[in-house]
Amino acid sequence: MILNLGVIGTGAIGREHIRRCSHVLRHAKVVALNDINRSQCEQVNRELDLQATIYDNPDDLIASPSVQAVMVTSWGPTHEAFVLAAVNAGKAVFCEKPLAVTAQGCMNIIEAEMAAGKRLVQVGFMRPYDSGYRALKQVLEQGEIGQPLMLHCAHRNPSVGEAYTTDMAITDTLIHELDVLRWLLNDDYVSAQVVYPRKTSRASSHLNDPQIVLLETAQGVRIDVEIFVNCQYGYDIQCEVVGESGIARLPEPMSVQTRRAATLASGILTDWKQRFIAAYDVELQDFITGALAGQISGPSAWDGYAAAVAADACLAAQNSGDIVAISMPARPAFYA
Ligand code: NAI
Ligand code: ISE
Repeated sequence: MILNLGVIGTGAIGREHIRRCSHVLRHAKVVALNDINRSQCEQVNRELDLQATIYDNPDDLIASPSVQAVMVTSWGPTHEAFVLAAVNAGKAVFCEKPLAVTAQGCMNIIEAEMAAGKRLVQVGFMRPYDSGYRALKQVLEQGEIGQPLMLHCAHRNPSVGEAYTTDMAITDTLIHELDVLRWLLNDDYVSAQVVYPRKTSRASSHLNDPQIVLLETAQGVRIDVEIFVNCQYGYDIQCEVVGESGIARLPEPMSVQTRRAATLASGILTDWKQRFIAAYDVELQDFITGALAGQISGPSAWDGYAAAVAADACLAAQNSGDIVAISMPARPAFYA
């Protein structure tokens, strides 16, 4: 069986996902493309040897009988409308983060999906598919370090472009931690605060960088996440869990260690695409398999909503400097 996919958005991650669906993963074929920049679709079609139909209108792509499932990899603010259209057409849809740019937007999708009567949406939160995070979660669930008490995390990028603004540290970058830490601890957030250390001279005038986000969970776990998007030296994701009887750390990506010239060294990645390359493969294979079986089970619209609720609170905390309460409604049985 082959899942015929229509992709909206052929930018950086769109191309990566199209490449993996067409040339790496099993049981999928990209048959349709759309982007506001048509020439980009033509280039992707040619370079990845797809022979996909290019649609100038995304609604026509979603409605096309030759498209069984939709992949949304366009800019964040466009996601909600495309996901709603796919759900209303009864089609499975993989949507890159964020599911929608506001919690209310995510709730609109939840309501549409519940009305459709079955799960159709998978959000592109790939970290729960990463082997390192999975190993860390196993250590916690087996009680090897006792109850988790504190987490120290970091999300560092070497640099970001001029268009990156202070709020994007939350909506574009921290959003991955907001999802994966909730999954790791099996817990929800109850408050957030954002504090600003001394600003790096490498950040643009409109960006506060670095930032430290302090989160508290319902079970009382305290989390600090350093977001530092002009750290210069590499793309570095850190997560240390302090438990009652020990400490567990997210494994470093594999890198050969060298001893030479009086120096012990190992490389650090610089590109996010490489850091989670295997996790992207596994998440998309899961989506393809789930869509073909009519049983989507990856990160849900509810997970997208929970991250958005926490992100909204972090944005309010960025602006006020206050500790902002986070309140999640009860999870509907539909997403149990
Ligand atoms: P990008 O800017 O490289 O590509 C976005 C594409 O969407 C562009 O080609 C643009 O022309 C197209 N587009 C914008 N509006 C559109 C519309 N109305 N209709 C059709 N196409 C439209 O951005 P990038 O980095 O590929 O990011 C795309 C999404 O993926 C974002 O939501 C981003 O947060 C997410 N992302 C997720 C990552 C992950 O690790 N899970 C990594 C990088 C991005
Ligand atoms: C990017 O948008 C992503 O989603 C990457 O996974 C993330 O680590 C990076 O910081 C973001 O800019």
